[in-house]
Amino acid sequence: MSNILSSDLIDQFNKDGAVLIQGKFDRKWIETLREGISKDIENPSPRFERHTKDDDAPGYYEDFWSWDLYDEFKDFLYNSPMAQMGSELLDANQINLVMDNWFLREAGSKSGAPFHHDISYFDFDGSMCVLWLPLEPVNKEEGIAWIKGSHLWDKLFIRTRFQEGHPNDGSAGIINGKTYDITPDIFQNKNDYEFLQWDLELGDCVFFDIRTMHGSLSQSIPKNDSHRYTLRMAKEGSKIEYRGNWAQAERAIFETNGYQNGDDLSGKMFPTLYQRDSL
Ligand SMILES: O=C(O)CCC(=O)C(=O)O
Ligand SMILES: [Fe+2]
Repeated sequence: MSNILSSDLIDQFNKDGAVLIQGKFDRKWIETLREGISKDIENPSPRFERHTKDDDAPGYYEDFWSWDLYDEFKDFLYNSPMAQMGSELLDANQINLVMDNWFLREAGSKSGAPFHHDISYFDFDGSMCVLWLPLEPVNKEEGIAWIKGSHLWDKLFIRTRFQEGHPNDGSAGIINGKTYDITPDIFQNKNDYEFLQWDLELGDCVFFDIRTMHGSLSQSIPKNDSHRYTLRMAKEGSKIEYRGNWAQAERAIFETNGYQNGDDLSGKMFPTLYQRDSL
């Protein structure tokens, strides 16, 4: 099968930790995902959350691990170009699902994503990347900002919750031999970082390394509802590796599904989405 991505884009992903990829998802995929999300909102998984405290205010919502609830999500996972793009970026022979989710930031919502890297949220270790695909055009101000090169900091931060106020989960320290730090205050020190931010048209996406720091940088309030479908995927060799107690809720979900520490990210919860031709 021929490649989707140029070697320049792959180099940029490796160097910067996040890359804008334009025009690879046609209208059909955008509509399929919108349909999946509207079904999920009507009938969400038990993991659905509203991150905005005031019940009357426009909200910031998410659901995750809901890919097997709706055919639209399954169709996207197995039949869109997403997994092949992940395999080209990670130079992977095989791509497995790590976690799907979607976010909805309603027009007027004052809440958004804290600065974080996705690696902290899971008991997983390996080479992984994230797809961020907005389902409406979104400008720099209302989207997400990535800190250039932060995937190479060689740091692990304790996780920050998405609930308004963005509390930390746990405190800094050494856990299972790894050092966890509190996320630095990015807002107070904006000048110390170089941010990657893009205006995205329909069909554009951002792929980023699971270690890259990102969040809502601008305080600007969105004028329109903004849905984004996001998906984490892993290269072969990725494993379950227990982290701090903050990941317990997610751990309980995969333990219920028969997984334990050290297992490969494969099988029922982490299906194979793509295999590279051996020739
Ligand atoms: O789109 C958002 O609001 C949050 C995105 C995010 O943190 C992610 O996709 O990992
Ligand atoms: Fe994230």
